[in-house]
Amino acid sequence: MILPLSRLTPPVDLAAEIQRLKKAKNAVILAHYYQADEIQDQADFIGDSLQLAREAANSKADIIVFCGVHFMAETAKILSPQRQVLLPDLAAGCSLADSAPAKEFAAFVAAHPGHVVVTYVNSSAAVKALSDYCVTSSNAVAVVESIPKDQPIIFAPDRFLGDYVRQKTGRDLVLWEGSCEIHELFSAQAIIDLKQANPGCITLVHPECPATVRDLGDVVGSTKALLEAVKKGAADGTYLVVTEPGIIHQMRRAQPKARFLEAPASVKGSKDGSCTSCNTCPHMRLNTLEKLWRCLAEGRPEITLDATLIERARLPIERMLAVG
Ligand code: CIZ
Repeated sequence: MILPLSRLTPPVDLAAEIQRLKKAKNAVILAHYYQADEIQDQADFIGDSLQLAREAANSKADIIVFCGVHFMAETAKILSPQRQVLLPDLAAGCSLADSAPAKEFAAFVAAHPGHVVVTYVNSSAAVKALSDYCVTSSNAVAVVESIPKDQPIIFAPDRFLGDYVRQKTGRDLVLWEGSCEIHELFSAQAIIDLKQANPGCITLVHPECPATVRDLGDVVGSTKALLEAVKKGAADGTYLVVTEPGIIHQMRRAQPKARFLEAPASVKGSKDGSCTSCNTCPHMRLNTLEKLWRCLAEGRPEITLDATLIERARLPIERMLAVG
């Protein structure tokens, strides 16, 4: 009797079986820096949205297994529609993408005629299709700077990244009021306390954080930029990491002798007003090693997108890839 695939029993050595299936099926595993360590360890490429979108666009594999969240796998599908794109857990969403429903966003764009629409890649395919440019935190400043100075711009959906881009470029952006549920919660007071307790530590802050937190950073930048800062920094340094702590796995690989401190989130009602486990993205962490194995074994869950939507969302993403 052939068992339904969903009843497959996990193998004892998940990692070995993942690597075997990957080769047998000509699949490539892409993992975001915010994935759990054991998933990063199985990946062919680890990176931020921009690096992984480039890998997806250039991939020759038959199957792309995207260990990240839904909008990232959608972006891979848009760039490689001829390939099967799998996401280990289809429910792995993103609070930023959810903060901009396509219907409301279309009304917002219509209420601002003459504006160019610049959208953070953390958005649904339907919102990308309403946009002129996509950006990641790696190239948001460069993309906005590439647009003529007298051109009014909408920036969506992250108001904090938009505020950072506004600060860096001096441009007057119309912001959509979205935010990342993790980055908006980092506690400025806890970071001040950690800096005092660890004199000389290098504070690394992601631009999705509010200005009060960004102002405490020695380096403010995308995950890739923060990782680069560690690679170029002191081998025996102490680094205070103010972003999702999944990135620390690659930082530790780059500087095994360094010390890494996780910045806590601020949580009203907790004993000291902060919470260390609240800095972890619950959506990213829905992917597990067992789900990665299962999706390779079963060939699902698969990302499917309407061909017209793929066509409309492709141009803003290609413009994003064109700016370094
Ligand atoms: O763009 C990305 O991959 C995200 C979500 C953060 C970053 O800075 O890399």
